Amino acid sequence: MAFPIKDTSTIRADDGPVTVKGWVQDIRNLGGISFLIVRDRHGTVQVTAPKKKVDAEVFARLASLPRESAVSISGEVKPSDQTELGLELIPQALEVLSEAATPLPLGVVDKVNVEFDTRLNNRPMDLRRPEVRTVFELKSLLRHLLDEAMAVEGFTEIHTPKIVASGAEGGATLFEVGYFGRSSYLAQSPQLYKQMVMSSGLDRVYEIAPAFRAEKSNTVRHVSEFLSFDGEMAWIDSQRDIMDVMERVMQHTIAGIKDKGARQLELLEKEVELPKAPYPVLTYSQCLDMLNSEGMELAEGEDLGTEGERLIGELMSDKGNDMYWIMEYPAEEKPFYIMEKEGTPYSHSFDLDYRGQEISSGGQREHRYDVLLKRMEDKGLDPVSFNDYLEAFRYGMPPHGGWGIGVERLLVKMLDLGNIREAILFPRDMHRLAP
Ligand code: AMO
Repeated sequence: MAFPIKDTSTIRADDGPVTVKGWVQDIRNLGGISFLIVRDRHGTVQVTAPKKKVDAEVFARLASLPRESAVSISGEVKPSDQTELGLELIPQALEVLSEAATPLPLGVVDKVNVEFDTRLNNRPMDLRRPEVRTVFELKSLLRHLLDEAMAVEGFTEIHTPKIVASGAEGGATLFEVGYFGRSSYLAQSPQLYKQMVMSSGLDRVYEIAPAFRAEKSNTVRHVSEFLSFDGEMAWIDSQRDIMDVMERVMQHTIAGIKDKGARQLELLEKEVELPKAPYPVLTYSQCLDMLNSEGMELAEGEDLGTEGERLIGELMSDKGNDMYWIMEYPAEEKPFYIMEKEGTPYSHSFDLDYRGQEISSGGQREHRYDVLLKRMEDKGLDPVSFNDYLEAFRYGMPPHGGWGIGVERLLVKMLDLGNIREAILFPRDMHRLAP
């Protein structure tokens, strides 16, 4: 019988021979007896090899194994009051599945502080550490919870092209790629496509897919490739309709992480709080006043900035609000597809902030063809290069709006990870293209 180590609690000492497959995390040779700690994705088990009781060849091989070798060990389970599991394995047979080279590029259990770059350079070994790897189990759970929540809201999952002819989020962050002698770009977001679909009758759609940004900023929250969770819905009365859906989706997801991710959260020693709902709403102008009364000197129309966002986060947390909206940013700051708030310099936009950081932006879109064309021109864009997009607005485009959520930013805030790269298996940024 082979058992994953997580199931050791169900193994009794009289269960007969068992097989454990895993990595040799540690070996202690005390002459007459050797102790091995074998680890799989679930945990560790102690293999106790008394020289007198174990086959000589098996003993010699066990005692000389390099750490992190992949092995399969069969033997008898015995009760033990010396081990955490209350049992140990007395080996009878050993198969070395893959011997580890020495020295290891990175210690797996050593408590030595290693530079993050060294960890990323040796990512597969880095991921052998349970606390590093577990984040990705939670990311996978998060992904499923989003699907679940979107199904309840009646959304259809779509897949839009990632090789595109024009950018939607400004020229500065476009990655150009050759395309059969023409130039094309990696999609910065599914923005233009999810909007085009709004003219089709698929009136509630979402996509969870990579988005690419040639971000020249080297920060803990920017990467060149991230997972974007986008939603778009039609026939809305205002952006409030979108925000209501988002709130329910966020609450479902965070509650699900707390509940279904309890084992992983315990391993990470993290507690996730369910944000207080409904999320409070601040306007951009209110934020400006709040920040300026805290000693910042922001002019009307100016971006709140990382520091401003952080400070608002602190002020909101003091009132017990982890998640909150910031609405009505200046229209000038927002992309061409966002609807202006008529007669004001503001827009029908929102950001969703989570403890001092923007995790999402969105808003109501400009669905009126002529107004959209004018907004594009005002922003110095050439409508000709958006021809296919604009066509979808000419034959009856319903009022619509949506959002884009950075999945890793959401996870980083939920788990308080400190760097977005902790939530990406193989991160891409200005300086990193490998592994
Ligand atoms: P925006 O450009 O604000 O909006 O992006 C939406 C969300 O995506 C995440 N994000 C990033 N995460 C990591 N690294 C990056 N370089 C990065 N850039 C963005 C953030 C951000 O809030 N089309 C609109 C959304 C919409 O209106 O529907 C858009 O892309 O969490």
